[in-house]
Amino acid sequence: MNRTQSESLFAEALKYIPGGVNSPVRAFRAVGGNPFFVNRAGGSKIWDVDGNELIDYVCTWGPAILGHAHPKIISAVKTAAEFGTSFGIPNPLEVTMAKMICERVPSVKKIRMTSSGTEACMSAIRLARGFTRRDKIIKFDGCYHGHVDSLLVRAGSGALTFGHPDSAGVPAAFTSHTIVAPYNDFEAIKNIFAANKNEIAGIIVEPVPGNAGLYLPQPGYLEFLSEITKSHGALLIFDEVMTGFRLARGGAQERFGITPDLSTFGKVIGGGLPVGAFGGRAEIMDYLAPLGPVYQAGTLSGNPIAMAAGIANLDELNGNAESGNAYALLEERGAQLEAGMKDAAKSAGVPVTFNRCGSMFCGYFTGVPVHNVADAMHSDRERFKKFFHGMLDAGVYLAPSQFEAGFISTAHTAVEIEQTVRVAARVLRTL
Ligand code: KE4
Repeated sequence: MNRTQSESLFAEALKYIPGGVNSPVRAFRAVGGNPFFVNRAGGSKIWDVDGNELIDYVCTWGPAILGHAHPKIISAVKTAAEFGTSFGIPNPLEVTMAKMICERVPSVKKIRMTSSGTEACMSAIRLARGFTRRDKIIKFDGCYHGHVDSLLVRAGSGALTFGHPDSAGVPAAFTSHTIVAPYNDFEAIKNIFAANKNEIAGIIVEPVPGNAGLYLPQPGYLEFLSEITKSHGALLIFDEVMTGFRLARGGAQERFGITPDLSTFGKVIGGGLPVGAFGGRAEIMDYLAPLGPVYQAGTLSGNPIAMAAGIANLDELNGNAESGNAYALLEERGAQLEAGMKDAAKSAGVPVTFNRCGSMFCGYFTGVPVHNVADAMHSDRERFKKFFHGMLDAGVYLAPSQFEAGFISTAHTAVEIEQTVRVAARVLRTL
């Protein structure tokens, strides 16, 4: 595949941008080779600057749930832009977005917008500490909640791939109140609460962890986390930046029937523009400035263009006569990909554990079940690298790391999924 334009752009980028990228996972360090550059996307496809067409299973890490450049989103952004790009003054679209989120997620009675998922998670932690007047937070190894200092501890996503889970530049004091537990482990959480009586402000968890690949909560685990936080006066924070409005219209909490105290969001609610949000019970949210003592702010929070894009995304996900039920379609396409990939791996005689929840998935190159990050680490990363590049050269773009989730959009057709599976079957036989 000709990538001469990408190569020269990357050489140029390296002169001005650390590692040539504005986010580490894009650097292909986990799979080798140099990243390609994209200047056009539409539906399930992306085109690199050399004109190569790829079926995209990253979907800009989740936001493009309707596919790229959806006409409803493009027109909403164009219309909003005509009236100005930012006001720094309340605008009507912020109220529309807030109402849409509260209507879709019953546990969220009030919501505050931010400009990234990191900001949303950082703010939710601060709020939980301010509300409970406690300092300690439990997170799970392999879960990633953005690059906020206190949570960059045994984090997932790029931090995991880079092999130094604790980031440089984070003083030990900043993580001394962060307790890391293994996901899906009941006893560990019980022991942590017993050893830290009345000191735990909350648990922050990706209800379906998607930053060490993808694995699912064991039956009853999320209910257990809800019960144990309640019984200890701590808060349960669902980080739904990735799962929100994707795993169901009301996110993972709707899919699994859990009511967290706080939730964080991002990605889908921005329709591809920079957005995050955190919300929950009104008595907790009202601790936020200007009402309460917990300070939180953002110049571009509730930006009108980002709101317009997110509102269009959420609105279209509501489905209509033309588009049908988006979630049923995402489920159908996800099941088709899962069945095809499992068959392809079996017929190639390559051990693959393929985990999926709705339209999020991960194929681990291991024969063992994967229920947490320790299991995920058994994956054969050399095999993954070869598979990744084999698929890329055949026109299919997967997440450039074994420790990332893949995403399907409503724009991915059954024919494209079938084509993907056929290519995978061929590449798997070369491993
Ligand atoms: P952002 O600050 O990147 O908008 O969101 C941070 C975040 C928080 N919580 C969860 C569950 C997330 O998945 C993320 C970000 N996801 C990664 C993908 N693994 C973003 C990709 C990147 O870092 O470039």
